[in-house]
Amino acid sequence: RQGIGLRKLGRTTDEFQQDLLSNLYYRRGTTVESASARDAYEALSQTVRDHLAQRRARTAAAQFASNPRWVYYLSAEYLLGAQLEQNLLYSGTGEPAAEAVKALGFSLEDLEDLDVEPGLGNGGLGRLAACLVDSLATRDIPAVGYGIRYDLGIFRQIITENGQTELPDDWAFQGNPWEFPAPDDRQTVGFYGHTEPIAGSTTRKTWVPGEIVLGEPSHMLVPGYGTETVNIVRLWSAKASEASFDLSRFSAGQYAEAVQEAVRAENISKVLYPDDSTELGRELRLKQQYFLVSCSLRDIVRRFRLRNEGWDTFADKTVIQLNDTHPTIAIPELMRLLVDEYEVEWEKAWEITRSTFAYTCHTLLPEALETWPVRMFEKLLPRHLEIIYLINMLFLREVEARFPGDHDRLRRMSIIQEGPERRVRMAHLAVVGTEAVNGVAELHSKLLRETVLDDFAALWPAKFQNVTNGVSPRRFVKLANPRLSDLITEGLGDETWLRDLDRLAGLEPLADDSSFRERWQAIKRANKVDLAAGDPDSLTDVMIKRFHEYKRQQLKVLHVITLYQRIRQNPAADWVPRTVLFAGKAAPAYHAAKDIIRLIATIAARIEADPVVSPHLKVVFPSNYNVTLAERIIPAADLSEQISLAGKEASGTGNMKLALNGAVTIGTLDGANIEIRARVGEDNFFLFGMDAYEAAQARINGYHPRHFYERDEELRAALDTLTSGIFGEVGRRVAASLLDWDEYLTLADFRSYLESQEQVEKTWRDPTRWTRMSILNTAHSGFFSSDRTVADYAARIWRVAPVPVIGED
Ligand code: DL6
Repeated sequence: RQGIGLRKLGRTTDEFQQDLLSNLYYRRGTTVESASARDAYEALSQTVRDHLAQRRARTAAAQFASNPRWVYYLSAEYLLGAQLEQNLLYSGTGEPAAEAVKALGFSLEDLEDLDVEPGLGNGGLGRLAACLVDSLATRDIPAVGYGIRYDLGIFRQIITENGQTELPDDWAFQGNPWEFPAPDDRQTVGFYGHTEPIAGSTTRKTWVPGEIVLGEPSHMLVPGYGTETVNIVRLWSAKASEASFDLSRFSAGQYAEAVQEAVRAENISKVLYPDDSTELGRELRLKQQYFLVSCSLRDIVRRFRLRNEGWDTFADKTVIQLNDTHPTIAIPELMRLLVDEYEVEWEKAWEITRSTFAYTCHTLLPEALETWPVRMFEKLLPRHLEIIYLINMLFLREVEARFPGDHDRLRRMSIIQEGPERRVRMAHLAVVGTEAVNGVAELHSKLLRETVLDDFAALWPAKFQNVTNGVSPRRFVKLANPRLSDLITEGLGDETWLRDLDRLAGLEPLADDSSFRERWQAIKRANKVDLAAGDPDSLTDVMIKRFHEYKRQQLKVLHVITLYQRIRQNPAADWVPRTVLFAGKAAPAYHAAKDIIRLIATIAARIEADPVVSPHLKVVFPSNYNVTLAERIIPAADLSEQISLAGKEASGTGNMKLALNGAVTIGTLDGANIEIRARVGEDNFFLFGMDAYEAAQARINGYHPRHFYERDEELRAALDTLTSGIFGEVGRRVAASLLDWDEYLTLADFRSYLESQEQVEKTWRDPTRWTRMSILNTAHSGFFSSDRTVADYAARIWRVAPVPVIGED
């Protein structure tokens, strides 16, 4: 097939126009006269996609020709964000596209509004996956991201005074122009059934599944920025096999029964679990995990086989990164494929497996460390359980050899948790079956080694690493904040900072330039006007993230109530006007988090209706926080609230996005806050609260929230207000939970937080000082580019090299 080439797509307005029209006619089947906005959107997206697809063709040719070591990123979640604007930027077709759609009678902005983001993730973990695949392509690293194409993404959230309501997110209802279905690459996935011994072998078995489901892939293009490379994310949809339709029942008029099995099969990729921390021990979720793993591994093996023979080089050519424990069944699955299907000796298979995988942990919360009941595994994946038992037996032998007679250690480290209900500990399996384990910020990685995974770190110290998270500067600065990006480009002289974010440090001297500061300030104000959340001259105080008690939105609520009371007591004082913006979703079954949402909505309405307080304080809570909304809020933020209890937030990435856009952080010494503060400087960060060791000690010493309640008059007043019921029953419940237990030591950090907020206000009154801080936050946040994160993984964990794609331009 060599020598076959493609007509190159042109980027002049005329050429783009022609291609747009041909897509409108030939793919969309409509005409200029009758084209709706939807038609124009689809044709435009296809035209832009074609530009990426031609780069994709060159990328695939270059990558396969070099037979490289590939990175396969396995993630149950991807929050990719809206595609059109990004792909216009990455394909360099923004200008001709704007002209071409204008000629059709539409504006680019109108069409961008039709671009629905695929909400295939819950929060930080899913968005991180999206930033990493962006940076993998930008760094020219041959990579494929694997995931699940959920029919329904993260629920759509509506906020009213009654709190959060969830609606299904049928994101691809009108189609998704960004994906390429590939039904020919479909895989077969087994579930249930039983295993049978194979004569003459002690390790090999035959698994006879009781249910077969098909996995159909489609892929989305992931372009690199400022380079030719276009990688892909391959997403699997569950399809029923032909055999699952029961024709005889259908003929007998039993219509529901006839399709029952097919419905059950397709339910696997029906819905994303809107839950990112609590353990929902449901069989369907385990099915999803195995479905992702089984389809992806077969695809990885197929790709390996295109250029390689045997198994000797598999681990040299393949690294599979497990994004948290969700895809950890890949470890026993690869063992099963190698041992049972390809007849590789157990020891050799184990060596290959262990050196193929790496595992990223994203949490410190014990309840977020997945475990599955043994009986569920036994039923759903009987062969995998046998393999896990064998892995565990051999592993515990290794531990016993190193620590003879230490039975307690064996119990603690075992992959199987003993107890009334035996469970499989997925994090232990992930550590045992991988070459490298990493946390996502320095403190997180340290706490993993010292607490959650301390026994494993003692056994294999070299296995544990840190790779601090990062975010894409293209999406979160260039696309989200075009005004600021232009000013940065002007200040630095060119746009290369978008691929080399450390260059932002060159802004530092400009913090002392009054005209630059004025322009910086004017941009922040213009972004606030666009957001239209409140008075653009007020301090825009932003807390945007999932709702979880450890993140302590309740601490922010106590602050708001205190401000409310202070203003009411002294309305004539010179108050710093504030707009407090909350956004985020709570897991539908997480009642305590939903209570906090409802309380905020109640307080917001009450303040709005209060003529004394409302001129100085406003609380807003826009519905349905997602990537698109984040891109509007972040550029308008003055203050970034990162107030989790120290030792609980693994990293945070919103903190990085906000700092990059010149918001100043008020935060605890938690997650990546510590690294942000170290870089932007202590003077440019509002610190408060206990550190992780003090917090752990406070619990050990016996923590009594009422002690703080009794000693702090304002805290008492705030809690009494909640208890009084003026903010409804929900206020009473939140107050009671804080006074009775306060799991995340909110009351202990209250005073320190308030004092730090007073420093915020003092600084805000000095616009020169504030703007300097804001500029310096941007200037010193270059480290938090996901390009750096990917470079770290590539050098220290993956040991992969870029494969540049030679351009034709
Ligand atoms: O690593 C990405 C992101 C971190 O920044 C957050 O701190 C962390 O909470 C989040 N974890 C999850 C789900 N956790 N689990 N398991 O989203 O990961």
